[in-house]
Amino acid sequence: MANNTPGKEQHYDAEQIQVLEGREAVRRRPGMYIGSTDERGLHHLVYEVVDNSIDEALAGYCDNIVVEINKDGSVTVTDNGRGIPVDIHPKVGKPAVEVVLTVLHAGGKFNESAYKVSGGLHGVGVSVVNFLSEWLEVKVYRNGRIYWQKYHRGIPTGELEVIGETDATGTVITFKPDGEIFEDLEYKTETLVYRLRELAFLNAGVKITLIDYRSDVEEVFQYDGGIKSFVEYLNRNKDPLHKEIIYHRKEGEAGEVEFAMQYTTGYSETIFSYANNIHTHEGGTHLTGFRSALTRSLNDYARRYNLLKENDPNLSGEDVREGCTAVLSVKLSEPQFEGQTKTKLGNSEMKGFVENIVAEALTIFLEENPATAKKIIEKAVQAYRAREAARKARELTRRKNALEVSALPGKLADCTVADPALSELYLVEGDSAGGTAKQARDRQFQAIMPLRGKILNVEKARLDKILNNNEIRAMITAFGTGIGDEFDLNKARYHKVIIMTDADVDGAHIRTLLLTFFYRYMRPLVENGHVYIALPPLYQIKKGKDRYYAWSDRELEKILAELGRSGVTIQRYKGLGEMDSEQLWETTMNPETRIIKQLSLEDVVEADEIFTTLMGEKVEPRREFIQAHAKEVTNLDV
Ligand code: 0RA
Repeated sequence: MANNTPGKEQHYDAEQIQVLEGREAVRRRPGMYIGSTDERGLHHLVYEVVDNSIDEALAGYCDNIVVEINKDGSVTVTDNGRGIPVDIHPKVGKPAVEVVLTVLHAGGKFNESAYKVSGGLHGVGVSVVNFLSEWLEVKVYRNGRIYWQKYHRGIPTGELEVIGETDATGTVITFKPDGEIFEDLEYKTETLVYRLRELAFLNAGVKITLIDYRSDVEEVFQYDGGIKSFVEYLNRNKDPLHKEIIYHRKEGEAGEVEFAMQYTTGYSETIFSYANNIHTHEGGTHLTGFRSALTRSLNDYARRYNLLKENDPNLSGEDVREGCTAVLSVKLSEPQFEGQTKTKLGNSEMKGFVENIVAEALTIFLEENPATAKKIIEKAVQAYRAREAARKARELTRRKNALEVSALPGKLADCTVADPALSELYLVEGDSAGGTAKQARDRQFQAIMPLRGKILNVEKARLDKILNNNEIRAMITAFGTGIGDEFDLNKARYHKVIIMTDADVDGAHIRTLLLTFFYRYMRPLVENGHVYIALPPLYQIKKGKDRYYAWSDRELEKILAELGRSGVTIQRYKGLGEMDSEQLWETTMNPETRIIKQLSLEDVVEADEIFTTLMGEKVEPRREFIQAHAKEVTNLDV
């Protein structure tokens, strides 16, 4: 720190100010840097560090990453990359590693990896993780030495030290998220498993290990097949229409494109798109290019080999995507992320770039695999015919509705106010709870619709069959919005749709089915925040005439501690059916006292992903999953 030249000192001060400003800015408005300070933001800290290790892997220097969740709630990320540089930064007079960890966006200045992520939430720099951690420790293995430094809320507690010698290279970062910043400090194994597995698929060969010392769970993810293995994984519970997975990778001026796809005999479309390892939930230019290529090359092939009759119209995009499972991954140097959740790729050059590469590769594949090509085209033609039939059926029901004045379903107990902005619709699991809810509600603004039996699994059914399902038809009519291309939010009869199910596996299943339906056929309803989940309490605590409710085990403990244990009875609610109408009103329906959770598009995407994992054609894996998670319904929770 000794610094005698005045000029240098000035510079040092300027840098020092920059450090402080970065730290203060991040701590004052963490959401700007990591999206939020809830569970999602908390997990983002891990992703940010791992992204840096993945960058080392992409640059060809790292093939092993270990993520450990420690018992004290801290997380350790270890990689065998080059190690963060430790040489003294000439301007700042400090080791580069300290600059990387204390100056906002400094990482990029040292590390010129081609496809670093800019914009979006990832790629903000490890300094952000440091600023938002109660403490952080870094160990660098480099130049034959082991270097060590520790920070407290982003401020070094001392200088970088040499603590040993080594032949290895790499970086070890351990951080403890700051309780002053984050609402919830508990890492969810499942969430990390999901993301780390995804990263392993997207970066072929890289070995990623997750060790959770809280439960002694260890999982290793390594896929030499990369996104080809990803498609295999996504289709593992489905019936493939053809054996081989179509795969192609190409680099060009705009970056790098890689895709893998395989059709199944099912009806849903599962296309995951990524830009620089970020899941582009909202799609974007790369996905548009991919879709155009698919439609164009399949139609060209079908025409060339007379698989479509002369008078048949072209196959539509929807037709050629039915049953298609695909992963599209692009890497580019300056990605632009747009959209509500910053997960839509905006770079205009990517559309044509991806379209040309994919169309060329698909055309070659179809020419070289005529038997598979025929199966794929035949499936798309069938999809086209089914859609035509569905359209005709829909026109019929529309005409019928126009004639009948009150087309509202009989099972709907509607509310009396006419203003949709004031109206709520409760979708309730089962007739019995539905009955209680009807008694409990404020009929002025609360409408109730009980859902009986199983809701159709929309993953497995075509639109025409979906429209024949009574529960779904009743729901669509009650909403008033229509579905799919004809969905019109302006016609919504309620601005709040509240899903109320039991807090058990069946309830979670029904909820997942509903959310998947909304995601696929009524997405604007979700995007605009009209979908909610009612959270009934888990416990009722009685002492004398007083009743208390607890929504978690922690809350239960708190109440018990306050009341003392004597004369107290605890009831654990297993289902909505155990509440009478007064209790249901008080805990779950009265806007003054209830807890409802507004769902974002991301929540529903998660449900859809769980759905893809769970509800395939084959029953066995789903049963295993549900059994494995029966005790912690939170994993199915959205
Ligand atoms: C700056 C420059 C270089 C590597 C890194 C940072 C780096 C950061 C992290 C964070 C976790 N693991 C990491 N590994 C590397 C380039 C190093 C060089 O040029 O030798």
